[in-house]
Amino acid sequence: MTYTPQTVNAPSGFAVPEDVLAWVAEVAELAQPDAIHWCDGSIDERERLYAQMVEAGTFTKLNQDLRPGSYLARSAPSDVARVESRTYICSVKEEDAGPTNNWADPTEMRATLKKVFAGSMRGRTMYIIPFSMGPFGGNISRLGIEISDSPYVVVSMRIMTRMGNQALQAICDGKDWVPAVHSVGYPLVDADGNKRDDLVWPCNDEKYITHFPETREIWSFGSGYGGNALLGKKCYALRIASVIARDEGWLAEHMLVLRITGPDGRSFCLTAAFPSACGKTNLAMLRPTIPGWKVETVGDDIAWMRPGPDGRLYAINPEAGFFGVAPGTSEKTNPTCLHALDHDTIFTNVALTDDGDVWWEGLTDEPPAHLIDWTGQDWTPDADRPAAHPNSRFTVPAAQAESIAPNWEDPAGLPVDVILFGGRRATNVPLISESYSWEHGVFVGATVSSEQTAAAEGSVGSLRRDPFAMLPFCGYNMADYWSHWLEMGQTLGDKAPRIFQVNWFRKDADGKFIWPGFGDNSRPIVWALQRIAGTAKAVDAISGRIPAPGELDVDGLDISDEALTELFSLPPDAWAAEADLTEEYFAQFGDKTPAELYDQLKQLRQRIADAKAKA
Ligand code: OXD
Ligand code: MN
Repeated sequence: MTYTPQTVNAPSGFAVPEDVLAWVAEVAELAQPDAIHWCDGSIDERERLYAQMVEAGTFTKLNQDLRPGSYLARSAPSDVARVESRTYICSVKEEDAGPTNNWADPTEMRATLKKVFAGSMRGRTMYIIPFSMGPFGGNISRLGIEISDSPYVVVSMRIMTRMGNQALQAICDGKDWVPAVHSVGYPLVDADGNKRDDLVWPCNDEKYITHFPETREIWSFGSGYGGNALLGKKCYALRIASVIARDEGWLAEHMLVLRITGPDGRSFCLTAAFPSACGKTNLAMLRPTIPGWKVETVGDDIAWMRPGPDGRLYAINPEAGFFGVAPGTSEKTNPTCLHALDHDTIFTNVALTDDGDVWWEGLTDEPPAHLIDWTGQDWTPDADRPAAHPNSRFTVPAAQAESIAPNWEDPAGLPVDVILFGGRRATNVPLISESYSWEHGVFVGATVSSEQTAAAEGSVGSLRRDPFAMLPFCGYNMADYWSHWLEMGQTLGDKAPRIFQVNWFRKDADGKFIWPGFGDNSRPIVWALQRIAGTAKAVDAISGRIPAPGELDVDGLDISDEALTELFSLPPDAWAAEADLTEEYFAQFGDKTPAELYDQLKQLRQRIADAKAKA
């Protein structure tokens, strides 16, 4: 098949710009699809694709009385998570990717991509998916077009972004857009015209998730799953957007956004960075246990933040849906989220019950007596494997959460009062600690570490540095990113949000969590807000300012004084050991590590020495 800008089936009624048509034609010429479909984002289109995927066996329609509008997909067992080892930043200079990213030479990677994409869509439809990251209007949201050969990607992008005609119209009106090309890499016809049957979850063992920061392009091959394939999310909204944000003076962050209102009616906007699968969705939908406080959700994963006309930092959620980890979501841990999943949800890799509903570990105390597990096999509670994959997911429109903030789609965003950095740490890091300054906050963000989770491949439980929770998501040199944060502090001056570090995951000597978490996480957060309001006291400590005795509201909480002390214990020797590791860590970045961070390290060592002297 030969494709030209005139034969790419562009929709009538749109003056599609020449550069868009030329790009679509070029990708079609390369990938050789049988047909091209421009997605309009309509319900009709969605229903057609759902029916087509049910017919193909990719989707199982769930019991429509129990889960109306909802479907289950099972991926290939080799395609269940983001593949960081196959994720590349293809900047012209290697040092611009930095030591924490996989770098590939852009010319070489283009040659590789040309090879793997050649004919990769034979026998398939190529979907053109125009989308907006963020609500239409304002100066924070941005546009993109994903080309994909996966109908699963189309229907997921319809939930996760504002997808379809309105985005295409904005592109026709001349707004900037980011090109993103995706193929599952399983053509149905080979170069000689031989056909093969499709798979329920087509993918390829060879995977490339590639980003070209200078030309702001994304090319992804071989996976149909999550952040590898829904290119608006990690690839655009974090890796490419972090580069755009550096160049334009704003921030693209792996942060939830929420609004929290106290009994006196004063509202605060909070953003929070946590490594993947550390409970961001739970925090975004928190039900505070302190009476009179209310949380409203703006976003659960990504924040784009830009200084507004008044000099404050304004945040939007660039996404329109939640792609959350299902296991562990329950009536106890996150009832708001669970209720959002009552209808119109795509589940991937969870278990199927005998009555056509879904189940995952943690949903109920007792598992059902029989299930079909995420691999499609019979499962009973005595099986020695989980029924749902640990990284199984739900894809659900954000508006379905009853906690959604009424102004969550305000394109101007919400002015941010407080930024939290969190990790999953069994030791050392206290429940909450306030940074001494913006620079100290950047140091805290830069040195955050966490025990590894299942959201990416790798060994679960080992400790890894995850600066700003951006380790796998920063599209440029991490040390340059720290410099950018320091510069943002200069720009924002005294209008900058205050920065706190939190750790819900501290364990006692028996390995049990000390802090109850969930709704009670509102307690340290309320202390932070009271610090901002000037009504709570703190004492200086090694990690930062921690609540003065009696200042953390633990009313009604069954927690002993010893446990509380343990939550804030900061053993100087352990902190000294961490400081040494931090120095080694910074050394990896050579002279790119900003001097301000070495200065913060010096101040930390001084505080450790003072604490030792006092002891
Ligand atoms: C996610 C992740 O899917 O961080 O949000 O891995
Ligand atoms: Mn995430």
